[in-house]
Amino acid sequence: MSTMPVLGVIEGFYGRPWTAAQRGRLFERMAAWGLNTYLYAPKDDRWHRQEWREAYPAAEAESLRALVEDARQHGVRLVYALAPGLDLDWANGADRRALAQKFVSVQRLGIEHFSLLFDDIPYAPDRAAQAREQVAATHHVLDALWPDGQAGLMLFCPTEYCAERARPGVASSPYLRALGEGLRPSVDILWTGPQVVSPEISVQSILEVNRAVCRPVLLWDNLHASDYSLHRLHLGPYAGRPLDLRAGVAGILSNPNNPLEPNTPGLFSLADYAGAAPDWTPETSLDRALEVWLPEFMAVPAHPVTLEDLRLVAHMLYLPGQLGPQAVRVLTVARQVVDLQTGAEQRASLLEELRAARRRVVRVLRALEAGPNRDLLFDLHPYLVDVVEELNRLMVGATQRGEDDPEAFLYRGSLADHLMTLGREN
Ligand code: GDL
Repeated sequence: MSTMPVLGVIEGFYGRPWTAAQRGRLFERMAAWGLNTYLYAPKDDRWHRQEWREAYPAAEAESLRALVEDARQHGVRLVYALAPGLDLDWANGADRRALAQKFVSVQRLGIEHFSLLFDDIPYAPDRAAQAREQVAATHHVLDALWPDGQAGLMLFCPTEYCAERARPGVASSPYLRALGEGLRPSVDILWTGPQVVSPEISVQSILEVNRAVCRPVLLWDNLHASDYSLHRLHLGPYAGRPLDLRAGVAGILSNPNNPLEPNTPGLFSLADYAGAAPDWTPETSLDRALEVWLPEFMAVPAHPVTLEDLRLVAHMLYLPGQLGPQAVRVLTVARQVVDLQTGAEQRASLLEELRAARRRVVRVLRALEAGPNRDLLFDLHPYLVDVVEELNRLMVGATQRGEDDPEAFLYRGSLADHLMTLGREN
């Protein structure tokens, strides 16, 4: 049972969109966990953004129709988003017509809820004027879809979609004010929090934006998004949002990791947060999520995985800029291992601890390799192998220290990996 009127998932990332089969699995899980809404907005569906004017070719239109049906069968509300902002020319009558026609063409496929996205586009010199055009475009679409009055959701993503993009600030932004005053109250406004990826969102920050846009915002939450770095995958709980936040928003939609399978902890935990009692914590929520996830790793009795093993994996790939406690411990131990001040005896016991951590990760990897959920294996494989390899490198380096492998501690990797080590402490 859903605990918020709009609660669910945005397929809103850059990169390869999910397949029909992946979306089907997502809907099953959403239904089981009480997530009621799926926003279709894959940045790299050509007809969603780059070629927004074009109707879907027959095969793609058929896939969309089947997707709506799949969502409906699972009791999930599907919202279709169009992102015309890269080159929509509102002064041009042909563009106005193309916009309305595109929405109506999608409506004919059975879609009942819609969204207009103006994120990640250039700002106009006069942002208030840009907002007024976007408002006009939205109302134009509403009238084309529902001449007798709005009958489904309309979600609007602003160009200033988080506090760090609001100029000069949230409370004083002419852009946000023009939206708030201009957009019909029936239109929901999406908001990602203080930042594009917000590790924390305070109630106060939400009340401030709600005042600016004259309605409770709908959270587009990028906490678990992974499309901006190869090195990231977020297996931590829904966190950094106080429970009181729920009363201040119109709903929450998570734009999660690109790989679908590793989204179980984050999405389960979002559902758990939405219905939580006052003693809820992200840590206990993660425990519940991992218990739900564990059976996926346990299909082959010869390769058992424990909750502790899975917890270490989740802590290694936790949340933006944050490791979970078990991974913090591994990092502390690894730092001591490479510290020249560490004595031989202590190093030996630290190495034993690192070996134990590596064994846990390898256990998870072996279980996946032997198991039936190949997608879960393929999604996690690069990240698990990466950690195992780096642990190996450290351990070999530490045991050969002072002998014949001066290269062992050198960083290997691509240019991006080298750049990552510059200009920051760690
Ligand atoms: C963004 C994009 C989103 C992307 C995310 C994380 C919004 C509103 N838009 O800015 O598509 O996945 O960052 O990289 O968040």
